Amino acid sequence: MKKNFFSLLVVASSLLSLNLFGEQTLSLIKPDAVKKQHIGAIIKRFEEANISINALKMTKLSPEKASQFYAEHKGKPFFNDLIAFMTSGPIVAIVLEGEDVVAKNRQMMGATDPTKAHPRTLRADFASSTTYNAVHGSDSVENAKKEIAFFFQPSEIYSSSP
Ligand code: IDP
Ligand code: MG
Repeated sequence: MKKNFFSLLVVASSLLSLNLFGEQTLSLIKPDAVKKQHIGAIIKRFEEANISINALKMTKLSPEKASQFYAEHKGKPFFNDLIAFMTSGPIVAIVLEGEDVVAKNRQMMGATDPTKAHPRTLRADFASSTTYNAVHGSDSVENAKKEIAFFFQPSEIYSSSP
């Protein structure tokens, strides 16, 4: 009996470390897509792809917060335009959960430059330029954890995992 319990614990913890379920990522619906009333259409795509919404909020970034969020791009020629854009209106921050959701969301988003994004991707359908490109998505599991913590307290996230 005790042995079975421990085997179960080992299986459960290895499943978690393999991220077979419960992987999370951060999605942002950027100010351009909010202004154009694409919030619902974008969220519908996630739900249709069997991705769960675990947390969601509308917020407006200050220049300081936006610079902190995009710190990796400081010094690049597009940085000031990016910060001006990201602070130009409210955004919607969403925690997504599902199997392989970091990569899956990046696929659903399409390329940074919407003219290079595959048809039916979020950026092909909703973005108007490389800067005004409708959505953000974490690019790795490690960055997803940091970016989720940037917007949400653990108590604000409702995991759909068993
Ligand atoms: P990603 O959003 O596809 O991960 P990143 O290279 O991380 O792309 O760039 C962050 C954001 O900065 C982009 O989503 C876009 O809004 C903006 N950006 C990136 N590269 C350019 C560029 O070459 N010109 C203008 N804006 C850019
Ligand atoms: Mg990026």
